Amino acid sequence: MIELYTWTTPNGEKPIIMLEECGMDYQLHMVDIGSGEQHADSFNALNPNEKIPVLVERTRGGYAETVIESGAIMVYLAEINNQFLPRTSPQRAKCLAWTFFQVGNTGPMIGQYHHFNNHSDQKIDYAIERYRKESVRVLGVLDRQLQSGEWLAGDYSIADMINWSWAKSGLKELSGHGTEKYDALADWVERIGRRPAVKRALDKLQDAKAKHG
Ligand SMILES: N[C@@H](CCC(=O)N[C@@H](CS)C(=O)NCC(=O)O)C(=O)O
Repeated sequence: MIELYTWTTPNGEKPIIMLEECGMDYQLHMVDIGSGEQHADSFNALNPNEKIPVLVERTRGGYAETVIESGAIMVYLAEINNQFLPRTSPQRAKCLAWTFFQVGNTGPMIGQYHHFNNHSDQKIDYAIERYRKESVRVLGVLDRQLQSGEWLAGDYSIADMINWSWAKSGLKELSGHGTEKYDALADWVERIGRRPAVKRALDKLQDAKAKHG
């Protein structure tokens, strides 16, 4: 049985989308990062980095495989299901490149922009400007990639799923800063948002959050 520790944030959405796309059974554990549940000892035992998401796969014999870092979780799920990640390169390398493009670029840049623009006690213009420019640039890279194909790396894959949540929130948050001309990216965000598995994933996450209290 798969257990997913997560919350309703862009990083938290990625693995539940993949679980739904693969049609897997899983149990959700909500970790309210707003109230600091990620710092509990029981969670630190799963992820010493104290961040969601975390995936645990328990076997009948009681053995548990714990996977931290959303990029690794997406690859793990793709490999156990043999879905959404090509088996051989160059297609596999291309899919992994756009998957880890998110881990190193889309997430950190938009995440830091959001932090400095909305949550920082001090308004630090340099930090806001740096992450704003970098976020707009990174979203532009995705837009250009999507101008030449329906998906980021060949067929619909973990590369699309992992970039989607960040691109969706980035387009919203950076609207008026140059992202409104990213038509290919906006179409792709909408196309993925219409997928039944994606809708199910987001609904289940919201329901679980409401029940978590
Ligand atoms: N590189 C990590 C980033 C995970 C991450 O930043 N998670 C955020 C939520 S979106 C978190 O748990 N934040 C809580 C904290 O920083 O205390 C991954 O991709 O899994």
